[in-house]
This record gives sequence, structure tokens and C-alpha cells, in this order.
Amino acid sequence: MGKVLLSVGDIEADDWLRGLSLEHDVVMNVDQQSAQEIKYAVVWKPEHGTLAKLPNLEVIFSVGAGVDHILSDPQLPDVPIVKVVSENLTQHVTEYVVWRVLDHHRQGALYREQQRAGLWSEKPQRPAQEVSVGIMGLGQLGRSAGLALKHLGFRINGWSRTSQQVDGITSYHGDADLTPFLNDTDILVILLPLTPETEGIINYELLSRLRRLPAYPGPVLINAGRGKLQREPDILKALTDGTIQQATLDVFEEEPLPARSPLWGLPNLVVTPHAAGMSDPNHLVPAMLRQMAAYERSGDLGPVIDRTLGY
Ligand code: NDP
Ligand code: OXD
Repeated sequence: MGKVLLSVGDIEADDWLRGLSLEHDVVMNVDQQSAQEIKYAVVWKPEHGTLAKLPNLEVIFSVGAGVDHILSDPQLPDVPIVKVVSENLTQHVTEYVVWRVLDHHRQGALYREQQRAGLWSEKPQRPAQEVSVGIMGLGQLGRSAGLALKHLGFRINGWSRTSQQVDGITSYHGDADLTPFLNDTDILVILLPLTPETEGIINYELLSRLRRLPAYPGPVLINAGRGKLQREPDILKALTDGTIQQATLDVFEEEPLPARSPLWGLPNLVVTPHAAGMSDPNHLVPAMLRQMAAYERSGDLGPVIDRTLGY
């Protein structure tokens, strides 16, 4: 049985190491000897070129649901990349989206400001049934978040690359459907992967196409996908000139968000530190060990990334 390379960047490695070591020899640094012996790599943001040094590598396991951090390596070896599907991660991201949608919808920022000012003033509240949440990316995470919000009464639209049928969600797909989707969306939630097609998709022009109802303060953006999906100067402009009324960003073009970024200081923007989903080793390591065992037995890996699509 070959060795496992564990390379998880800025993530705390102890629990990953302990879990994987139950069944495999795990190395965290590659030397000439171990390079020959490594069969599996478990990675988060691996340094470019590291995986190319492993001549006997057979499978890559991504620690995150997004794999842009792996595919961006120009020397990436041609081996399968296993797709993370974890109920625990899905639950985390769903909670995050529900939290941010409800906080924007129920005017959380306004009431917090009123409390600071010692002001008692109830505001009119639009019911969820009149609000359309549009989810870009109707995959594992987008579907789960959409269905949870549906239960709360919101109208849910989803936009994906190919046609998807999900009960209770009005589905749009492809370039031709993007304008009708946006024109019917009040709260835009981004759960897309970062690919050459989606990079920079969240720009000023796209935000200008969101629905603007006369008696409603204005559209809201929530991005929990990837930072490079958004053009940050465009978001700054849209939040400043009222094209969108409020936003929550969990992901940024550069992470950590640099201290110099003007986004930190925007009163109508909530910043969270790439915290929507957490890859918990207590859930993911047993799944990876099962996948490795199945692969040893039958060559079966379960869902793998389609490299031509980038997700
Ligand atoms: P999936 O692969 O399950 O779903 C991706 C969805 O995006 C699919 O619906 C797909 O369409 C759609 N899509 C992809 N490319 C396009 C395109 N060009 N045009 C329109 N739709 C497109 O991904 P997950 O739901 O598991 O995860 C989504 C992303 O969330 C991850 O890639 C990651 O970047 C991010 N993420 C962020 C976290 C955080 O902490 N902030 C945590 C976990 C994930 P189709 O259905 O037609 O294939
Ligand atoms: C992921 C992430 O892709 O944490 O899972 O961003």
C-alpha cells in the first residue's frame, strides 16, 4: 500500500494526520525517497509543482469542495481528483446562506444600528413569500440552501450550466436564461465553482440586472462561492451607488482580505473570513479512507472532478 501526502496549507493538520494515519503511512514533506512511495495526496492549496514530483501518485483528494486551488497548478499530473461530498459541509454552508439571507431580509443591520443609537422604531417587513432568492450554482450546496430557504417561504430561482429539475425551485440555465433569472431575483446567492467560464461573472453589469421593486430597498448579494468570481471594484461601486443595497462576502479575490481593502469599511457590507463551510476532518477523513479502500478493492472512486469543466 502506498503512502499518503498530506498538504493542507493554513488549515490545522493534526486531526487530518491522526485520522489518515489510522490506515496509511502519512508524510507531510516530500523527499526523494517518499516522492516515489506516495500514492494518494490529500490537499488544500498545494504549492504549485509539488504534485508533479510524485511519479507514482494515483489519486488526489481535495480537502475543499472547490478544486480551483488544485487545477490552477500548471504542472498538475493527470490523475483523478475526488470530489468532496459531505453532508456536514453541506449543512455548514446551508446554515451560512440561511443566516445571511434572513439577516438581510429581516433588516438586521438597521436594527443593530438602531440599538446602538437607543432607538425603538419598528419598520415595515416584506413577507418571505414576496421575495425571490436566486442561487447561481445549483449543485450540492446550492440545492440544499435553496430547499432550506424554500421551507421558510421564499421564492427560489436557481441558475446552472445545464438544465436541473429540483422540486420547488424554478430552474434557469445557460447564458440565455441569465437575464430572466436576474430580473426575477431580489437576493442573489453565489455558490458557483471558480472556472474559466465563471471567473469575474459577478460584475457591475450583472448586478445592474437584478430586480428592483418600488417598495423594496434594493437587491442584495451574498457570495459564498469563490472570491475570483467577483470583481471587487464593481461590488464597491454597486454598494456605494445603490445598484445593490447590501451584501455579504465570505470569499475574496485575495485571502485573507488585505487590510488596505476598502471593502472592510463599507457599512452595507458584511465580511466573513471564508467561513461559510468548514471541511471537518472528523467527517471527511473516514469518507476518504473508505474511498481509498474501495479504490484498492475495485478501482472505484465515486464522484470525480471533470477537468474539462473545472468542477
Ligand atoms: P457542485 O459541483 O455540486 O455544483 C456546481 C454548480 O455550479 C452546478 O449547478 C453547475 O451547473 C454550476 N455551474 C458550474 N459552472 C457553471 C457555469 N459556467 N454556468 C452556470 N452554472 C455553472 O459544487 P458544490 O455545490 O459542491 O460547491 C460549489 C462551490 O462552493 C465550490 O466549487 C466552492 O468554490 C464553493 N464552496 C465554498 C465554501 C466556503 O466556505 N465559502 C465551502 C464549500 C464550497 P450544472 O448543475 O449544470 O453542472
Ligand atoms: C471548500 C471551501 O471549497 O472551504 O470546501 O471553500
